[in-house]
Amino acid sequence: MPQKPLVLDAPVPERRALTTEALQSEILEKLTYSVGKDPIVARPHDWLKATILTVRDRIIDQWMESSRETWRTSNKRVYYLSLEFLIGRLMRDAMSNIGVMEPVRAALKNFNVDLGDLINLEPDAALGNGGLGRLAACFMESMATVNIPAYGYGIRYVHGLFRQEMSEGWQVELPEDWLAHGNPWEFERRESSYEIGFGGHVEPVQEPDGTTRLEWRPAEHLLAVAFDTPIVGWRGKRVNTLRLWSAQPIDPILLDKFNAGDHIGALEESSRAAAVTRVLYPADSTPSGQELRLRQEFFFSSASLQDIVRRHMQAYGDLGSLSDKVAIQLNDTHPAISIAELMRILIDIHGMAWAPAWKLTKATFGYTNHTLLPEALETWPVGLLERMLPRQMQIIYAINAEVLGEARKMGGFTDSQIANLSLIDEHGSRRVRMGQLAFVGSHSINGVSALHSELLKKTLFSDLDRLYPERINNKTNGVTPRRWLLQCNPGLTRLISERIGPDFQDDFSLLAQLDKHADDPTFQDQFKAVKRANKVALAQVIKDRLGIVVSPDAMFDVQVKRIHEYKRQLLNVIEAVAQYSMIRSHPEKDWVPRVKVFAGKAAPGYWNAKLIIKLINDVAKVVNNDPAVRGLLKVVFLPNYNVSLAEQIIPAADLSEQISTAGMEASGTGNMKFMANGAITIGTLDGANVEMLEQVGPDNMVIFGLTADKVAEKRNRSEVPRSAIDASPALRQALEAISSGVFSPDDPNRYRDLIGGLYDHDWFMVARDFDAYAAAQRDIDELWNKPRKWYSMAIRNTAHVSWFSSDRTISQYAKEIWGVPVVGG
Ligand code: 26W
Repeated sequence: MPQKPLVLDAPVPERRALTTEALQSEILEKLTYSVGKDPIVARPHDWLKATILTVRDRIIDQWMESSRETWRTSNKRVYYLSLEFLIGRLMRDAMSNIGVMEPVRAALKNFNVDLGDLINLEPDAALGNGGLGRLAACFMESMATVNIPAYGYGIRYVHGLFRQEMSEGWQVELPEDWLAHGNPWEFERRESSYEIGFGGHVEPVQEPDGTTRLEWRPAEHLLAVAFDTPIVGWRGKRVNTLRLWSAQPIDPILLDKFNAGDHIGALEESSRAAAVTRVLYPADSTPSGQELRLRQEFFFSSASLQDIVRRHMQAYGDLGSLSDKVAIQLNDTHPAISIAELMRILIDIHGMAWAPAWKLTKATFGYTNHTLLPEALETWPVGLLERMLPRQMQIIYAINAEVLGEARKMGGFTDSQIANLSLIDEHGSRRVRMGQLAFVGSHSINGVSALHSELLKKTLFSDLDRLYPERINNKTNGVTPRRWLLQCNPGLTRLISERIGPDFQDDFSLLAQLDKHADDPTFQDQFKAVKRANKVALAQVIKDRLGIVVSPDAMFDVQVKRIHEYKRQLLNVIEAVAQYSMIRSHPEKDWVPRVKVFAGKAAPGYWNAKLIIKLINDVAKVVNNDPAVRGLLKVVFLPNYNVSLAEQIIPAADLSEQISTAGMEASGTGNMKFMANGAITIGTLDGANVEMLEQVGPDNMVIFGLTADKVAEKRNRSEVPRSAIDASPALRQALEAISSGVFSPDDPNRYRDLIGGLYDHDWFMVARDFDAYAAAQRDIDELWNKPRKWYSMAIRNTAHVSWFSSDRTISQYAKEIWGVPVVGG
């Protein structure tokens, strides 16, 4: 029986109107009564807050409606657990999705306030590192759009990903402060607070019926307080909740200390508690292995599970139906400790037996893997887990015993294969492997592109795949076409609407109709004009931020993403150096003018990545200032890449660089955003590039380089890169120039080791893919010289992007993993 009867027909306030007049008077009212400012003295931030509050009210109307509908229908709910949500700005997204952009613009204009200025004032919520975090944000918007009752659960970091500044071409990290002006989108829910334990011991407790139950007695407790942000889907049909947890000390403990006169101790306690959610770990590969990180993971996992179980009990009064009504998706292994925590809740708190609890757990969880990089796979020292989470560690041992027992029963596993299956890594000091835990505790394990999912089966999880066949499946990533086309590229949206009608905004498969206009010169000219306008805008950004003047008539060749050796920004910049020397030595030739745009952050402790940023800036300084280049090549590094900057860069790109070492980029999602905005991709057969090639066809994409199989082969044979370098004079010259200090006269040895690595092992195949890459770039030049061809290709990229909508991805998760219905599905 439900604990509390729910009154589902209680009255609701009248819905807020969407007209300019209504919006105008309400913005004024919010400014006056919620912000407390007279319009004659109001500052831009005050107007921003008043506008957000006004827009938010319209979303709340639908929020209430959506949540009542879920209670009424008792449909299955989806919970997306992610340590990262890279949301970016919300105001334009929200206004656009509920269709009030123009009336709000008009309303503000009457106060002499420019909506565009306010949009740019909103802080960019960077609660994520890169692809995985941005995917979670796209998924939230798509789940609302396809009408799935879903909750995102994460951490309300006080400081998101660091702000990147440049100091003489080096990356400098500064703290990010997105909450400095408050956050008008969120609602603090003090009533939804949970105690989170750490440390202590496990005690057997005698039940009245004579049985023994184990009880965890933590040594320390924190409070997890919920902050809710409404996430509105397209056309405002559904609004879901993003619930982010904030850590606080538990009041009674503090009070005791305070009353005992230990004021300093109380304050220390308070800031120690809050430390758990103070900052996002700024690494997108190497796990830090720090205790605080594990505390973050358990903190948000435990809070989320307690919340899920409480809501389920409130609705159904019994946990036996949990997996019928709840689907929990683990975004990578960061929340994998949830599996042990749910088992603890079911068994120790709700008295369930092991077998049904384990069955229920597996039926409830799904796990998405986002990387094969060995250094990115999370493991935790057994000793640390035993100390911090003693009961969960016992459960992990018991799960492991069960799994190893099943493997022995099935038979045919060698000792080393058994060691591979085990949740405990016994090589060296013993560690718990979170990937194995997430796998065995889930009924579905998915990769994020077809190639990546195949590689999961063949490599990382080959033995688990044999023990538990059919669990691994593929869900190729997608991106929300609202943010990444409609909102960031209004010019293109208008043009497409004029050509094929506006219905594509509700059904992106209609974009395919553009295919038949791809060769129409008039349409091509219009497409080109839109692109050019976007390039003019980006050129202005480049001028404002860097003082570098670039021509909007040059090809904008763009690589923006986290800086990592496997993503091969180094390959790109070495090719730029080679091209630079060609331009100098053959001034008579008809070179295609290019602007090479780079942006991206390096993990603070990742030396080579930081050095690559410095190299790009060193090369830029030389190339951009060499009169012999006559402006034919410009190199630009835009600092502080984030969602908002991406929204400005991507619509202005002609060429999209997706050049990772094959087999290493799980999917990539930037590739899809560029495709939507009519850029042509130069790329390797890696991640989702493989499927882009299928969708758009080989005539509309430029593929080069070693395949994943070939990369593996070369690595297995420990083949040396020497011959590739010897065979390529262009490469050799470029490498010699860089390593001898041509671009770093102040420190000629700066790049010696970086380049030395290419001669030595070339793990990322930079040297061995160089010639193929350079040749592909010359093919690109030729295409650029045939504008009719170029724009027909560009248009076809936009035409065939619909499969990469995250609506498609989410619909597949819903049908094939979660078992929930979707709109239009
Ligand atoms: C702290 C350790 C850590 C943190 C984050 C290890 C690994 C990660 C992520 C898995 C890194 C990440 O963002 N992966 C990216 O996920 C995207 C969404 O699926 C893919 O498109 C990218 O290819 C993948 O690199």
